[in-house]
This record gives sequence, structure tokens and C-alpha cells, in this order.
Amino acid sequence: MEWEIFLAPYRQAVDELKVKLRGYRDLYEVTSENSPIEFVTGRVKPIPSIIEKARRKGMPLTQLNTQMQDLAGIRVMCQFVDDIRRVVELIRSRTDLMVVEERDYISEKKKSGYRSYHVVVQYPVQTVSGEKKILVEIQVRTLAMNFWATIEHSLNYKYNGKIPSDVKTRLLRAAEAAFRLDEEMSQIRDEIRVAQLRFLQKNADEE
Ligand code: 0O2
Ligand code: 0O2
Repeated sequence: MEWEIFLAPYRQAVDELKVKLRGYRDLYEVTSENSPIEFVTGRVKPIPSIIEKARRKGMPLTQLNTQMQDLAGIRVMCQFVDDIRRVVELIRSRTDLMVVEERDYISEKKKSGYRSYHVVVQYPVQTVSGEKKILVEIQVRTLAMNFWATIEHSLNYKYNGKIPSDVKTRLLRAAEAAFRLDEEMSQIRDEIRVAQLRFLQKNADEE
């Protein structure tokens, strides 16, 4: 297979979606509302990982375009858990893509402890041979979820996918700690908001 030719529209999609989703930050800045997006990254899956995943899942290489949903991957990092819902709404409301599947690993975490919200979209790319609709997996997560997933991912790589069971248990505990951190941060933010509103109200009453 001519990998570079096959992957070209995926690279195009990742580049375009990074620009489009990063654009929300500037749009929110103008409205002086808090942006639900902290930062956006993206990548096309490296060829050796594509081959390994296809083999592991018994996918024929000729059907990668329909069966492997994360050849093009975008990640959106948020400050707070609530922001994830706001980002998913923004994605659903876009008219330049179509949501084909959503996987909520926040309400129901994976057994590794992994949490994120995955949205698979179909995105049209204009290529030299016309329009191609391709699948892109958008992972939406908080900074704490991302911190955990990044480290767990590199440990998995280091242990060749066979993390010892005591390390797995500690990672599960760390995932819970990350989730509690998210909850605590949200509560702190809510309390500050209430205090700010009271302060503004008090000043208004005194005037
Ligand atoms: P590794 O092995 O994970 O460290 P720029 O537009 O110039 O700011 P650039 O250089 O294209 O950005 O990269 P960007 O957008 O910052 O993101 C690249 C990194 O994003 C990758 O790191 C991945 O770790 C991560 N990433 C983003 N989305 C996904 C995804 O859906 N799946 C996975 N697995 N990773 C993702 P590296 O350095 O390529 O690799
Ligand atoms: P990469 O590029 O190395 O990150 P499966 O591969 O069966 O787990 P499926 O059904 O294709 O998954 O889709 P799923 O689970 O919605 O999304 C897969 C992607 O989510 C993974 O990509 C990871 O990026 C992320 N992910 C899922 N589970 C975990 C986990 O336990 N830990 C971490 N760190 N990330 C996870 P890949 O294919 O692993 O590739």
C-alpha cells in the first residue's frame, strides 16, 4: 500500500481541525466568556501503530478507512469536567462535519481507569481527486485526565502492553485521585463564582 498517498487526506484533516478547534479560543476571548478549550493537539497514527492495531483487531488493511476510526486523532484538553460537555456541544453543532459515534468513558471509565469523551466524526477533505469523507476521532478530556492518560500510555509502551498488576492497581488509584482533583477544582471554581456574585450584588446594593 502507498501509505503516504493513503494517509495524505488524514494529515489534511488533522491540520484543518486543529486550526478550526483552536480558533474557538480566540472567539471566546472576544466574548470575554471562559473558553472551554485549553489546548488542542492532533496526530496521524504512525504507520507501525496502524499495522499493529490492524493485526491485533483482525482488520484487513484494505478496510482501514471504514474500520480504524483513529487514523486521524484530535485531542481537546479542558480545564474542567463541565467544559467537556460544552466542547461536545460545539462539535455537534458544527456544519462542516458529522458525528457518527460517541463513547463516554467519563460516566463509565475503562477498566484501566482511563477517562475521556470520544467523538468520532466524518469530515470531508478536498483532495486533488475530489472530496473524501474520512473518519476522525476527537478525544475530549480534562488536563488531569490527560496527565493520567499520557503517563499510563508511556508506561504501557515501556512494559510492552503488560503492566505488572501492582502497577495497574496504583494506576487505578491515581486515576481516581485525578478524578477527585477534577471534582475539587470544579467546586473551588463554583465557590469563587458564588462569592464573586455576592460581592457584585453587595456593591450594587450599596450604590
Ligand atoms: P507521542 O509519541 O505521543 O509523544 P503544532 O500544530 O505544530 O502545534 P504538532 O507538532 O503537529 O503541533 O503536534 P500537536 O498538535 O501538539 O500534537 C502532537 C501530539 O499530540 C502527539 O505527540 C500525541 O501525543 C498527541 N495526540 C494528539 N491527539 C492524539 C490522538 O488522538 N491520539 C494519540 N495517540 N495521540 C494524540 P507525538 O509527539 O506525535 O507523539
Ligand atoms: P494511540 O494512538 O497509541 O493512542 P481499543 O484500541 O480497542 O482500546 P477502540 O475501540 O478502537 O479502542 O476505541 P477507543 O477505546 O474509543 O479509543 C482508543 C483510543 O483511546 C486509544 O488509541 C487511546 O488513545 C485512548 N485510550 C483508550 N483506552 C485507553 C487507556 O486505557 N489508556 C490510555 N492511555 N489511552 C486509552 P490507541 O489505539 O491505543 O492508540
